[in-house]
This record gives sequence, C-alpha cells and structure tokens, in this order.
Amino acid sequence: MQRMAHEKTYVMLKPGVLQRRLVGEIIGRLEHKGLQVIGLKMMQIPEELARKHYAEHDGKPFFGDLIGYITSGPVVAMVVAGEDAISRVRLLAGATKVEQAQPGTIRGDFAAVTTKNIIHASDSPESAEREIGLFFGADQVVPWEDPNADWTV
Ligand code: 3AN
Repeated sequence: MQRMAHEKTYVMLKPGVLQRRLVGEIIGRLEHKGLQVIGLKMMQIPEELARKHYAEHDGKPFFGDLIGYITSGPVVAMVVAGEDAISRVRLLAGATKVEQAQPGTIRGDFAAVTTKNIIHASDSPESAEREIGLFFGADQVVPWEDPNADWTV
C-alpha cells in the first residue's frame, strides 16, 4: 500500500457561505472524513491580499470578478490537516466548474455559479504552504493530538 503523507492545506469558505448558513454543514463534511481543523478564523479579505492569493489568475477574463467577489463579504479561513489532506479536501470540494461538480461534493451540492463556487482548497503542497503563510501567522495554527487517529487513519 502506498504511504500517505501528513499534510496541511489552506481551505476557505467563500463569501455567501455565512449568509447561506452553510458554515457548519461544510466544516462538518471535512470533520466527518477525519480531517483536523488546526486553524480557523473569519475575515474580510483586503484587495491586496486577494490579488496575492489569486496571483496565478491575474490577466484571465474572470480575474476582476473573482477579486470583486472574494472581497465582497467575510470568508471563513481554515488550516486543515490530515493524511493526504490536500487531495482529500479537493475530492470533497468537487470540480471547479459547477457544471462538472458531481452531486455529493460540496460544490456539486451547493454551488450554482463557478465564480462563487463556495470553497477554496490548496491544489499542491507548495500552494498550501504559500496560502497558509498569506492568511495565518505561525501562532494562529494550533496542531492538536488526535486520540481518534487509530480509527480515522
Ligand atoms: P480551484 O479553486 O478549483 O483550484 P482555480 O484555482 O482554477 O480552481 O480557480 C480559482 C477560482 O477562480 C475558482 N474557485 C473559481 O471561483 C474561479 N474560476 C476558475 N475558473 C473560472 C472560470 N472559467 N470562470 C469563472 N470563474 C472561474
């Protein structure tokens, strides 16, 4: 069996998730899968930080809408840890484009528009490190011992 890697990933519930009262539902899906929340806060993202976070999309046709949207209301920012956390969170999140997001995934069940696709999740260890560093200070990430690890890992 291939060994899994213990990873941290940056997860963000986008504007509208608070308004739609979906915060608990979405965090619950991550927790029920055995992932650990080790960083959690609400914030209104300043435009400069939004541009840094989405720098790879600068110049794309949807960039302006993406920055406008992500700064339009509060987000819930999280650091999530676990075995293969990066790919597992993305699997739970579902495809980027709403028309391709499968039912049963977070986007498949709750997103109606691709720009407002509910959740951000890092796509690689490099992105995770960069994004966690953008949104969380070292003292805001609080790893904890998991007494259930024998059952969930
Ligand atoms: P993901 O968030 O699944 O990693 P990315 O990094 O390609 O996807 O895109 C970042 C964000 O940009 C998406 N979450 C979505 O909100 C928006 N986005 C990506 N592609 C499109 C598109 N073709 N049209 C509108 N918005 C898009």
